[in-house]
Amino acid sequence: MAKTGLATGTCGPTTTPTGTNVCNNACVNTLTDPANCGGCGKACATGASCTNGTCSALACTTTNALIDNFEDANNQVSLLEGRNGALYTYVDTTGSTISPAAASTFTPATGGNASSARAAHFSGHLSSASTVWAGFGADFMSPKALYNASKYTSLSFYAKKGSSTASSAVRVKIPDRNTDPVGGVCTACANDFGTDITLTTTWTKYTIPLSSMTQLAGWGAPRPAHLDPSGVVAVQFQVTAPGANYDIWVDDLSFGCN
Ligand SMILES: [Ca+2]
Repeated sequence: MAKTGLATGTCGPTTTPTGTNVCNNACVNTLTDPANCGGCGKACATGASCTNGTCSALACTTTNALIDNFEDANNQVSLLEGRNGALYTYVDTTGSTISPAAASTFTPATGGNASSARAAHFSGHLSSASTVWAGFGADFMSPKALYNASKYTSLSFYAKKGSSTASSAVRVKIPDRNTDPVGGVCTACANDFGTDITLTTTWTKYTIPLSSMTQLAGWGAPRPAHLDPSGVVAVQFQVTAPGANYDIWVDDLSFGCN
């Protein structure tokens, strides 16, 4: 909302232009100043402009949107747009297994989409306990922190299962400020916004609009309406079916504009 008039003090000797306010002892136009857009201290995202007191939406761009194609074979996402987080696996403590081991340094495997050299590969077996999980994750920041992905609108990647007898079900999820403890918000954490996909043994491209991701029913607090792209932590691929064998490949993991 546009604000007019003076907050405190006086700007200008005779007349005060519409939108001029005193913010932090400086005269600014809160209708046009990206650092005080619509009010003192209401900063727009980097690169956004301020028009009539409202920040512009950042144009989505796929330039440098790649999270990782795993070709460098290291355990870190591609160093683009400030992202520098770690790749890792994780597993429950009920006897489920995962390879590469959760405590080890993750190394991309040989083999990849479109004849590339490397991809993320993780496999194992989930125990028969009632609540089980295992997964592969890519943090956006290291140390783990919120990352502003608001200039992207989708997540895309290629994936397949390595064996026809392995489980096909995977949940692709993005912990954010409301579901990950790092956000300091959730009181019942880890019900991340996500999408369930079904793998085949053929490399297949998946594109998931961020706005389409949902939490699982019945638990978690808070339960906001949508993922908050302005504060996301990671992208994770997780399996949760008790007793399942899983063998999952992921490649060309990227943000996108869809
Ligand atoms: Ca690759």
